[in-house]
Amino acid sequence: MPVQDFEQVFQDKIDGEIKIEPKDWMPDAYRKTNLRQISQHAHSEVVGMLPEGNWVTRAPSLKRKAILLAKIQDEAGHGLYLYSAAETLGMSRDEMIGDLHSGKAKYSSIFNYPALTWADMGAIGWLVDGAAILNQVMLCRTSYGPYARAMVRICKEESFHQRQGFESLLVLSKGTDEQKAMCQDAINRWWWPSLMMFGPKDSESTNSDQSMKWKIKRKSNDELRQQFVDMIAQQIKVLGMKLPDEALQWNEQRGHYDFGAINWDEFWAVVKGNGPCNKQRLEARRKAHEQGAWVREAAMAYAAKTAQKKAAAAMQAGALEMA
Ligand code: BYC
Repeated sequence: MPVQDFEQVFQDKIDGEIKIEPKDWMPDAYRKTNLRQISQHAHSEVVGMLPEGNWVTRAPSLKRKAILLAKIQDEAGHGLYLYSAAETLGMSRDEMIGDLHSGKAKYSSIFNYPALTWADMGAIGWLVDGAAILNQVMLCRTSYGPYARAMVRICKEESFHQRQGFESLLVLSKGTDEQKAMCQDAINRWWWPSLMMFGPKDSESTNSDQSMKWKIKRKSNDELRQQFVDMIAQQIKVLGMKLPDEALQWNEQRGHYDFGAINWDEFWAVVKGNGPCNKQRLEARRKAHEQGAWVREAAMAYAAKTAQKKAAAAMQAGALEMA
């Protein structure tokens, strides 16, 4: 078949809501952009464990510690499903991790901000996982099968993450004056970076047009950002806290909240590696990888030994049959 025909069959599948699977023909650019997005997503999950990992030993109670540990382990699992989904597109996990460690690959800007107080654990759960889940609910219907299927389980876990974050802030918001101030301070610091998670505004989003045509993305960066603002502007009323945005106001005509200008210079600085914690995050990842080398080696040695044993048992069974 000429390439145009393959392209037509591919686009017909997308238009007909049939998932694209690893062995199906796909345009090279579709493969590349999925690989880019899924691997960035996997890196985000793994780097995203660091700001929260910082608080495990300082959680205020056994219950909070158990919840935080479970959440961080979930993020590791999300990273693993996503690396596996990305591998189906033809790049090895080692190569992807190499790109992360060399600074070539991107990961979400949000994880380059520091987690300064315990209230940040609540704010990350409520705002960061809250933003992530809006984006990820959309991705449950993305056109690439392995990515869509990974997202279904991830979303279930993320919704628990968001609730525990909100509940944790709710307790602080009803606490002492100091606890209330800590809660407000965390919201102030995480609000704007959370809005940036949705990516640049639509007019600056280089990948959106093509990704929408291929149904990799189903809602634009600005649409999802607006959905997030509308959701959080309501939920914050329950906390009795304020979002740090004087321009935030319900707009009857639009049926949405208006909100203030995002600092895009800050966003691009963080994306290009110059955020408050970029260097620290990459260093921590590289160190963890080096220190985990013995685990990888032991796992490989164990796998080789098991395969050897299996082969020997099969040979013996064969010999017995022949005899
Ligand atoms: N940070 O054309 P655009 C979690 C880049 S973790 C950094 O709109 P696209 C959690 C973008 O890559 C969940 N870079 O891109 C874990 C592109 O550059 P390249 C994280 C960003 O792909 C632990 C350029 O800007 N979620 O839940 O169409 C604890 C132009 O952008 C960002 C995901 O990863 C950013 N924020 O749309 C707690 C979701 N935004 O690649 C929680 C999966 C944009 O051309 N990803 N850039 O060099 C996506 O849905 C899409 O990639 C995005 C961007 C909506 C983020």
